[in-house]
Amino acid sequence: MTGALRFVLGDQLSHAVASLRDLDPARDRVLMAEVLGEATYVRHHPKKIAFVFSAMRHFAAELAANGVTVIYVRLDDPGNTGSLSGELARAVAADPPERVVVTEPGEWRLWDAMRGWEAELGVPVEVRDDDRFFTTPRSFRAWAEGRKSVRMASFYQQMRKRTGFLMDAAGAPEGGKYSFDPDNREPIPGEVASPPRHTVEPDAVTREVLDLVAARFGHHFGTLDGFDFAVTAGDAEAALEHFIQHALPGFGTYQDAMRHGDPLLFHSRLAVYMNAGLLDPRHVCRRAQAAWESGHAPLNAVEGFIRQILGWREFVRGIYWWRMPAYAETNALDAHRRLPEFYWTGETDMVCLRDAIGQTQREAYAHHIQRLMVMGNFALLAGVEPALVNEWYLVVYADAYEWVELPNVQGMTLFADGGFLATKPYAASGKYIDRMSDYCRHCRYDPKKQLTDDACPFNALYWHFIDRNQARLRGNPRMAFPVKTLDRMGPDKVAALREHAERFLNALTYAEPGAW
Ligand code: FAD
Ligand code: DLZ
Ligand code: SF4
Repeated sequence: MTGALRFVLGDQLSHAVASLRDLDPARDRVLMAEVLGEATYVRHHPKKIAFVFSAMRHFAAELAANGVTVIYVRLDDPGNTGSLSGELARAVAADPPERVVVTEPGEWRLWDAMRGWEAELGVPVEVRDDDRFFTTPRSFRAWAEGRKSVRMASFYQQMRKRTGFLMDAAGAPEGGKYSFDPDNREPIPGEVASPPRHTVEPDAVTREVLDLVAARFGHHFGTLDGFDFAVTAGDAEAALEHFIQHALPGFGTYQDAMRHGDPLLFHSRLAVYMNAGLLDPRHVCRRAQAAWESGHAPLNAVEGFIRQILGWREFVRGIYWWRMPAYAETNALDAHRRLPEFYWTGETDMVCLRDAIGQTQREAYAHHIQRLMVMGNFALLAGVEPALVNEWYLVVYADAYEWVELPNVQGMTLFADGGFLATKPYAASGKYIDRMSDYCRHCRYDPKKQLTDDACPFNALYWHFIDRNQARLRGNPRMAFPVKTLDRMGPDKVAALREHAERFLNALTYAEPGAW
């Protein structure tokens, strides 16, 4: 019998991950496995699969170069059982270890499976906390339980105090306030150029993976062309430095802006690396704070960026582990529509959706406001079934893991949790998209019109949404204005808007669930 078998999953690619701590290279082995089940439990974007497999292979090679014995199972290895549980069982049976050591996973379905491993395998299984985060699910729960309301803003304040990020010597927030969000809502003027993009040329390992993924998963939504993700911690670090150097100074001001044909603007594209373990969020926040301290980036940018990671990222993870598994079943607005086919094809005359979905097909990436206020807003207004929307988001983005995807979709975007995570639905008409982007200038629809054939569909859909949910929204002070506006419209106008929206929705083609 050998020492410990340390199982490292595809989003745990950090040398400091808990399961690798106290590793004894003389006795222990590390197991990593590419498995069909993880690539297809939803049919992930090929770029996501290629990123994960290539990053796994590079990580395994780094461990081996450090003298660690790695059992690395490739997707096409004979005998590959196709599941993580199956590969662990196979490795245990082949050479029984004293114990198995693993870090808790990022998805409930796998955590649920892990709970059965010890009994199934007949060896002790130690599941360690994932301390690559600032909080544990336990500490979040202890903070949240018993509070009258669980809000990101108060969570973030206590995280700032606890970690000391952007706090002055007297214990007050730098700049006199915790959030500079109101400064961070500017549209981007045409003359402001976006920063250069950080790209990594695929090496031989990545090229081999790209061929494998093209052959096995080329039929999934999205394209592999132009794959330029970092797949090692070293290259992810270079991506971070590139972002700090070129984009962070403008991150705040243009955080909510969108521009036709411009996928990144001042965003970092670092979630894909942090979520897989190639970058440590503490280090990312420290680098951002140092950029402010040196005068390279303004406070509204650095605070805005740190808030996304120290605040939102931790908050949604806390909500996920606290409320699962029931959270995934919530549907407070009773939404049951299927997903329009254009989410999978990008074929629609609505330019904002066509651009953001087309970019998603090409990049496996869209920035937050595209996710929330374009694709998400449409799904909310149209009343699409939350489970179908969740599946789409989990499929299409390279940074998608359920711990972060589900609360953002279920809570922030669809209000399916009834206001547990967000104080109000992020519902918006075409006016918002027109203000924050240049999309409407390229569109055959007019964001200022409501009922004509060329009227922006978001407008009638918005009032259809307020109208059909008015009983639920009336008690919400943050929705008082639209509800009052609806009351003042008069029944004829409301009926005309309802009819216009329904005609539009009825004319759409809808995807068969499971067809993509
Ligand atoms: P930047 O704009 O550069 O932001 C910096 C970092 O802040 C991100 O890398 C991310 O780690 C963090 N962050 C920002 N906003 C959030 C947020 N709301 N929740 C958690 N972390 C945040 N993020 C994911 O990592 N995976 C997902 O599957 C995912 N699905 C989403 C689905 C919807 C409907 C919405 C509205 C948001 C989703 N987000 C998700 C959050 C956010 O949109 C992405 O983290 C961000 O767009 C990633 O791009 P970036 O790295 O360029 O982020
Ligand atoms: C996303 C992903 C994919 C596509 N493939 C694998 C894999 O073959 N092997 C693996 O260990 N992990 C993979 N992952 C990441 C897992 O899906 C992730 O660990 C779980 O979703 C938990 O967060
Ligand atoms: Fe989108 Fe409406 Fe603007 Fe067209 S007019 S881009 S559909 S918001």
